[in-house]
This record gives sequence, C-alpha cells and structure tokens, in this order.
Amino acid sequence: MSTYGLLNQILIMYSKDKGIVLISILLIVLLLSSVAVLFGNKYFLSLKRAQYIEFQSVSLNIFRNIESLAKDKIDKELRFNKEKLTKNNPLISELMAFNLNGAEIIGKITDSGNCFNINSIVTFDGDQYVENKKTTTAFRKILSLNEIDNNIIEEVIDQTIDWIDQDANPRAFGLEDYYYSGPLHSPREYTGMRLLVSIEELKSIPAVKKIDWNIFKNYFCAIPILDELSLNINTLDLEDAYLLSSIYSNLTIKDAEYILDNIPKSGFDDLNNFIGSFPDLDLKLAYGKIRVSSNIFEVNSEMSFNEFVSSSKSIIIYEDNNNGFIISRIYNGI
Ligand SMILES: [Ca+2]
Repeated sequence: MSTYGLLNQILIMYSKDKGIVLISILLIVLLLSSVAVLFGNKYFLSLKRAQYIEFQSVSLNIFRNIESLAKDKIDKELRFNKEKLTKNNPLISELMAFNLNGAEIIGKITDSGNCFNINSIVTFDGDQYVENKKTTTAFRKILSLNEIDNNIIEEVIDQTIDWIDQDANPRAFGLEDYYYSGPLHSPREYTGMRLLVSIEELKSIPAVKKIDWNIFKNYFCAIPILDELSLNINTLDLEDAYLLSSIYSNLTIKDAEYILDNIPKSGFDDLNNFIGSFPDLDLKLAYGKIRVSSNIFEVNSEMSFNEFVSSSKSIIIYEDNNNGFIISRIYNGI
C-alpha cells in the first residue's frame, strides 16, 4: 500500500480527529526533513573532505612529475648548451601546460641565477658564517638606490647575518636569541643558525618590517648555497637595473638600463664579450660575478581543480659534473 493510501486510511479511521492527525503528520514530516538536511550536510562535508584528500594526493604526484619532467628538460639543455642561457631559450620561455580530467596544471622553469641571493651576505671562514663584505657593499647600494635609510640598512645587514650565524653574540645593530625568544618577540623563537631556504623567512627580522616588502620580492631570492653574489646577465630584464647597478661601484641606474636595453637577442658569449660591448662604462670593480649562463633553476607548478588550488616551488642546482640536485621544495595549498 502506498504512503498516500495509508495516510488516506488513517484520515478516514480518525475522521473525527482530523485536525490532530493532520498536525501530527505535519510534525513528523517536519522532523524527517530536518533529519534529512542534517544528514545531507554531513554527507556533503565528508564528500568535500574526501575530494580534498584526493586533490591533495593527486597534487603531490603531479608536482613530483612536473619536477622530474623539468629536470629532464634542464639536463638535456645543459648537455647540449651549457655555455649560455638567454631569455628566449624555450627552456625558460615556454610553459608546461596540461589538462588532466578537468584539472588545470601549469609548470614553469625560471633562471634562479638572476636574483640577489640573500645567503651570499655570508661566507664560511672555516668554522663559522661571517660577513661577506663584497655582498654587503652591493646590499647597501641596492637598498640606498631604493631610498632606504642608512641606519635601517645596517640593521637589516646585521640582523640577517645574526639570524644565519651560529654564535650568540649580536653584531653592532644585530639581534640574537635573547631578543627572538624574549617577551618583545611574538611568537617566541630561536634564530635559524642556517642559510635561508625562502626569502619569506626575512619577514621575521624586525628591521625588514620597516622596509617595503616589494623590494625584497622584486630583486632577492634565497638559494641555500654558500657562494658569492652572481647574476646571469643574459636573463636580466630592464626592471633589473637596480640589481645590475648594485654589483658595480660606478654604475648608475641609467648606465644599467642602457646595458639591459642592449643585451643581444642571442646573449653575451662570455664576460669579456659583455665588458667589451660597453667600452665607455667602468665594469672592472664588481662586488659579485657576472655570468652568461646559469646552474640554478626554480620550478613552479600550479594545479587547480574546481575551487581547489595548490602550488609547489622547487629549486634545482647543478654542479660541475652536470648532476642536478633538488635543494629545496615548498608546497602551498595542500
Ligand atoms: Ca651573531
């Protein structure tokens, strides 16, 4: 017998108490529908959670695959064309884009040899990290060009070196654990005592908070290797004039812009070719190395599916024997 038939019978049986029966039925219907809504929400939530967990594990797999695909491409490029890396090399100018069952995946390789590696602010003197004076000179210049006060620049230098070095002695304008683990700092923490793996780590240094973050975002990177400051001239853009100017004592922004505007499409072949192309400029005294190729790459991948978005960033470094190593890997959104 159908529900409707049953209801009809009840109504006939208790026709005298029609009102009461009707109200009871309405109440039951109300109760059942609220239970349904409750179950529905729970079901929807657990479905969402299951979807997210799947998205998370697919993302991780995809990122590993993009990373090894990127590594293959770089391996091949370095095997055949190690001497020079220019802006229009397909390795860095072309995206890797895929669509996988509705998920959009984009991978991009960039040259990490054309930014100011903050870790070059230190060098290793045998048993500890100490200031690299050539880099701090370049650092002073790039921040002065950005109109930062000298006092603040000295604070950023000393606090960054203190964050990396392994002693507990603060430099003249520096800060050590007594500050970071004390009541003035929140959350309480200890200094890194290691090289930075992400430029974002600078955000916890008090003097850095006094400076427009875009300056660090635009020119700096954190490659966790100990090496002097170096730039690949062939992949710099016109916006990198401050960066290029900073590593030469006598190079104005205008001079740097002139150089960047005149990089041949096929790039410079070597340092002499670069210096010889600008006989009127003083390119002798440099606070870092100018290179025409790179051995450090960043691989960025992004995956989006419905409202879920995740991304990853890996840094790959190549040593002289052409073996590539992943030296850092950061995930977002998963
Ligand atoms: Ca120190």
